[in-house]
Amino acid sequence: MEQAYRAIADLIRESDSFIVASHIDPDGDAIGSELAIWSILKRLGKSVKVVSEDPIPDTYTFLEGSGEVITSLTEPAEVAIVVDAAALHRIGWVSDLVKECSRVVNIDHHQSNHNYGDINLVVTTAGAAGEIIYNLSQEMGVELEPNEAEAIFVALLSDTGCFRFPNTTSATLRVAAALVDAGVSPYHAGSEIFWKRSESGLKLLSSALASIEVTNSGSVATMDITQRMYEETGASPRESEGFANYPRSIKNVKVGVLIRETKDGHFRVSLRSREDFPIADVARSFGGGGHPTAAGCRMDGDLENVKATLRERIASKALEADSAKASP
Ligand SMILES: [Mn+2]
Repeated sequence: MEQAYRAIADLIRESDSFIVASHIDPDGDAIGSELAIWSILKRLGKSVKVVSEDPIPDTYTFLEGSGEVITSLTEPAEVAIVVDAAALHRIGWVSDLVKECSRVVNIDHHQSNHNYGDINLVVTTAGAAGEIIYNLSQEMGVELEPNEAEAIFVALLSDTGCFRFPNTTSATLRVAAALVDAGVSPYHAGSEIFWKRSESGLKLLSSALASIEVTNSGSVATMDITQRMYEETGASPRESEGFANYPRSIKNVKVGVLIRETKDGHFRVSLRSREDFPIADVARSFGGGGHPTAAGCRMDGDLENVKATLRERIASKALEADSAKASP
């Protein structure tokens, strides 16, 4: 691990041009990590571009550098730094560009990481990829600017559910404290993320909440967002960030499922579970991936079929878990 930190610091010192990328459907960890790296590299006089298949959700446009994120680019760089992505296909079309770069750096905290980089810094105990970026900045001897500290703080807030999820460690909280010392206002970051909802976004939430169905003897809750709901509320897909946590918040529900219909008729599925019911295998069985309690995949077909398939797969996973418990 120490070696990987040092190797990345050396590579950054020796190289001039970079692209920074993260997963599709970017969350606060993806965006915060990307923008922190972007700003640090820029300050070091490097040429750096953040490339993303999806644009930045409105929630995060307050972060410095969010306007620099581009959604198309043809020219590769010397070094690609990929953050918070367990596998290269998770970054969408940008993976083609990354493969053309001379060196690929993989910085992540997913257990399921495929080690696709020339240098792999995969720290599964980190609460967020942002936590690793902080440690890397320390290895590089870089003193963080307040905007960089804020980007990393947002990464931590996002992936730890405001320091409540099981991935929150004392190390995570120490990094958070250091970020506050570097100029972050938790109140400012928190209000930017949680108190800026649009009316249309809240109406979309209302429709989505109304769609919740609890099945599997009360252990699974699904929530859907259809294209029609976007049309009726005037909300955009980007405004549905965080909705996936609602179905799981129901008492006794072990797995919450959010199914979002895309423009081209596919479904993006987000799975959220409680600590005692790891869900990444279910996502993987549909070609997706993620963390034990937060994972995702894409599915096709008719919405009712997608839901039925998911419920069945979760039920058989539950059976497996029960029989594993029964036989030591
Ligand atoms: Mn993450």
